[in-house]
Amino acid sequence: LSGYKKPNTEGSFVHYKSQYDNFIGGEWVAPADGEYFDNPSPVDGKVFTRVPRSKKKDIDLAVQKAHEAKEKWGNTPVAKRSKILLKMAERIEQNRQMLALSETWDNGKPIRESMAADIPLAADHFRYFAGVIRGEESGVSEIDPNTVSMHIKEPIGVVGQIIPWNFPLLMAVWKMAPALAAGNCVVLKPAEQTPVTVLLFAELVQDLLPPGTLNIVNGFGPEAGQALATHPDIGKIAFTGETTTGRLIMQFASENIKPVTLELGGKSPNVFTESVMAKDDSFLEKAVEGFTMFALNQGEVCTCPSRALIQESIYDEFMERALKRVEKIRMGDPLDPQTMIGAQASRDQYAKIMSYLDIGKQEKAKVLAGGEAYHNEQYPDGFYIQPTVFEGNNKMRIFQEEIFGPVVSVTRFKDEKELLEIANDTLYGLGAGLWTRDVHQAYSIARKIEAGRVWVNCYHQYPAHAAFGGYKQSGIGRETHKMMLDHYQQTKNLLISYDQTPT
Ligand code: TXE
Repeated sequence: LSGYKKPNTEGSFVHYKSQYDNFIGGEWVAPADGEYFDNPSPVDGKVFTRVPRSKKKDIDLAVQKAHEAKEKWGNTPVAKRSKILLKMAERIEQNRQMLALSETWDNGKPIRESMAADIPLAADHFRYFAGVIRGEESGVSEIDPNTVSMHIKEPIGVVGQIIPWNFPLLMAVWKMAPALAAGNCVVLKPAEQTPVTVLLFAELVQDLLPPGTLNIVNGFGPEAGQALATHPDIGKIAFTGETTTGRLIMQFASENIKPVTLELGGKSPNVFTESVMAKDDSFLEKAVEGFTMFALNQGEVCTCPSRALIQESIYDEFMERALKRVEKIRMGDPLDPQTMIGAQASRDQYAKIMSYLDIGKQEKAKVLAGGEAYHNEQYPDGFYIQPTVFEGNNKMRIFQEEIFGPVVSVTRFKDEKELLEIANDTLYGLGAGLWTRDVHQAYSIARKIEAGRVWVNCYHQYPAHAAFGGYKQSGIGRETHKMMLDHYQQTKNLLISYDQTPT
């Protein structure tokens, strides 16, 4: 691949409409009060389309249409539902370049990544849930010779899903695939910063699903999002986003006694132990590569390894190598397949990260690399920031607060005790990385780190069949893996007596 053409130019894979509507009840529906908002691309800072600014009335309509569809979809035989999900995966793959370019344009992430990760992972997710739903079995047990207890998994019915902007299509699919596989109808609100790819996806699959099975309603959090999370007729709400918003979502859901799953923020430690430097070999190279993962997706990943903990005995040697590698990180045009860091997703996010660069400097953290905005000559109005390495201590705000940018805060530890003290000294517990050649350490330290996912000698891999979710304030419930189905089903117990005698 030598480069992608900007959307709406000749030969480009994407030609956006100037305005989109909501996808409700299998139709494209204008917002009830006719309001739309501008959607700029973070790549060049310019508006390229408009989407509905939906409110309660639009959410009400979507929830109503989902209820009208729930019997049909819930009663669709599992084999048929599974087949439809497989077709959805196929449509994604057939349109991989179009969806990847759209994701890059709407979110700012490099095309290298949307082509290699976002889009193929989304397709794989549908395939995975198309498979596991067919393997679902419930239990039957004998209570006494005349009484049988049967557990049957039933769909919840209508579920609400609120999506963030960092992996717009993939996060939608993470939630949509298990919900649909389990027989639920979905009302989904994309993030206002990145609404478009999921709408293109809906266009691609609209003929596959019965009308009302999947509904997409755009809008802002406190308007459309809140109307969805507080709706009394949804059976469950799933959310990914900031921890403070997650707290609100829980409060909303509690008003109607609805279950929630939350995937929230993180401040993930990436730990490099002494044994990493034992040999100058490909493992060491891999570990150094693992250090640079803080910059992947511009650091806008909930599991961003935003704290690096390096063992004191190897600190200087390891950091020398790591900084050399950071220098080589390629920034610039997100449409160039060689680019590793693209644009930050929005003006607000850019401003937030810039403010943390100031906070780090005010806290007297040492800037080892970057520390400034990046001037992209090709796109002077886009939102670009240099990969930044701070050195400091774990009490600093840059070590404690989620920055969600290409920024890593580095510190040292003496021994295992100090490693664990620092790693676990955080409100969060989403991800962690551990690099070691010592098998005993690999198991024992990983078990003691308080996080839902610990990568050992790897980082930022997200297979559909590995459970993902947070400890502590990083969330409730799991995403991906078949255990996700439990969050989208309820259990009916049938207790059947075959005894003819009156008791
Ligand atoms: O998140 P919000 P924002 C973190 C990251 C980022 C910060 C702020 O640190 O800098 O959050 O981003 C919807 N009722 N993460 O402000 O607000 C909103 O419309 C109902 C981490 O964008 O959590 C969007 O669809 N919904 C994260 C979604 O919530 C509401 C990914 C996420 O927005 C709402 C994104 C409300 N009152 C940001 N307010 C991760 N864990 O991956 C907002 N929303």
